[in-house]
Amino acid sequence: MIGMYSRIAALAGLAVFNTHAAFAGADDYEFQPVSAEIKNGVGAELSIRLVDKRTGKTVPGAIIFRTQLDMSPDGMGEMLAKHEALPPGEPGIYRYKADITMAGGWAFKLQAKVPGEPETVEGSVAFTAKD
Ligand SMILES: [Cu+2]
Repeated sequence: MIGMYSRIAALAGLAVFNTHAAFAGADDYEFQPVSAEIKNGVGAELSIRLVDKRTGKTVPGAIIFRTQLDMSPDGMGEMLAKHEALPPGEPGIYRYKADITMAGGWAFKLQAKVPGEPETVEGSVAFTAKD
């Protein structure tokens, strides 16, 4: 029975997704970590990939205009890390340098303007800082 219910739920989810796919929107985009593991320390580099979920392709040219790096994944949302953008690397990859002060889970939250997308795209990318 559980199997059947989850299958129904999956189908319902699919139907919602298909309806949505007819209209482009901010949900069509996702920010992902290039590597989820970062260095615990000053000048740690983190790279984020912006993906168009409809095509699976990376999206270059986004303007990331608001960012916050905090430890909300470890229940320390008020613990912030200083960071700054680095020059872009490959198209669709956005790089930052951060001063990480504690090992553990960090979330890089951002808002971006994506070419051809009127809605603001928001993302939260999880990283784990290791010594
Ligand atoms: Cu912390």
